[in-house]
Amino acid sequence: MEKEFKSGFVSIIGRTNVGKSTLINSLVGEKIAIMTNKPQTTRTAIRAIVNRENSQIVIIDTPGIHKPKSKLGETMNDTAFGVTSDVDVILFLIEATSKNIGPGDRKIIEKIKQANKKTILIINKIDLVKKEELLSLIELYSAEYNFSAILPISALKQDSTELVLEEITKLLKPGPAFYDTEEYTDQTMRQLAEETIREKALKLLDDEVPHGLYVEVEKMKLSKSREDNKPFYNIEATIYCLRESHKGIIIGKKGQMLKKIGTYARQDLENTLGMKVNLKTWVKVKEDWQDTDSIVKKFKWSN
Ligand SMILES: Nc1nc2c(ncn2[C@@H]2O[C@H](COP(=O)(O)OP(=O)(O)OP(=O)(O)O)[C@@H](O)[C@H]2O)c(=O)[nH]1
Ligand SMILES: [Mg+2]
Repeated sequence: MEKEFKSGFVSIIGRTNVGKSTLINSLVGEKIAIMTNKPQTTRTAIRAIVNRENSQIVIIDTPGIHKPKSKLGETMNDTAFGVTSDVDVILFLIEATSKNIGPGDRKIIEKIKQANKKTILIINKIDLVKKEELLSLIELYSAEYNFSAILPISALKQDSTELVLEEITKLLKPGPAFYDTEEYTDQTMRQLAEETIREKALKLLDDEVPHGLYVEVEKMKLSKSREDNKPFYNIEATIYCLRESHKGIIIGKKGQMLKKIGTYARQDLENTLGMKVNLKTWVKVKEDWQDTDSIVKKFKWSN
């Protein structure tokens, strides 16, 4: 007998920097969400679609829970918590290196209790600890909630990530595919371009500057090359930052830094889009954008 098709929505929640986006990309097998070693990388909910022969799992990446310092930060936390009430299964990600339950994780546990959904606890980054160290962490967390499963994994090394999909599938109900089975994200090309540029800036710049950045693509146009008639994208984007001094750092000496950001972003985009890309970037200062409602609303969760 053929297996019944299963489908459902899953959200991934956890403190900032625990590896949520890394896990999502590894499960989908495509780079959908940007990942960096800087906290607060993901700013909004992003849907990733895992298509398999007998199932379709829609996993929603969310911003990391952190102590907010602006309207943007508050919105990011609200988005992460908001998603939990709209899904069938929750993945709660923690780090194997944790020794106790900190205030951020406490808050998440409270929300999980309120949501009262099937929840899988995922202990990520097991490549950084000895196996024995996991036992006390497992004990600590099992006492807090009746998790449907507890899975120690390494998203980076792709260790036991397949088990995550297996456990999710066990918890899903029979149902149809919600998205075309060829699709793997609901992000637009424009969002993808914005996020790619932001990722390169986050990776290349130091601490204070990157968190004040946001990227807006002003133009994204498909054209055909006159030389060989092949299609290519013309993309124009602005990188906004909080201060004049930041602008100088982003542009760099003789424009070197901006050039680097642009080159790395273009290479990534060419890979993802499968065609040549012309990318032009500008830098502008917008001091209070993180507290400007019209901008921050872009990061709100809407289902
Ligand atoms: N050693 C190790 N590092 C990992 C693992 N998974 C993720 N990382 C690293 O952890 C850092 C954060 O990863 P992200 O996937 O951006 O984390 P995130 O939870 O999405 O972070 P936010 O979007 O800021 O909330 C990156 O430097 C990853 O390479 C893992 O299994 N082992
Ligand atoms: Mg992330």
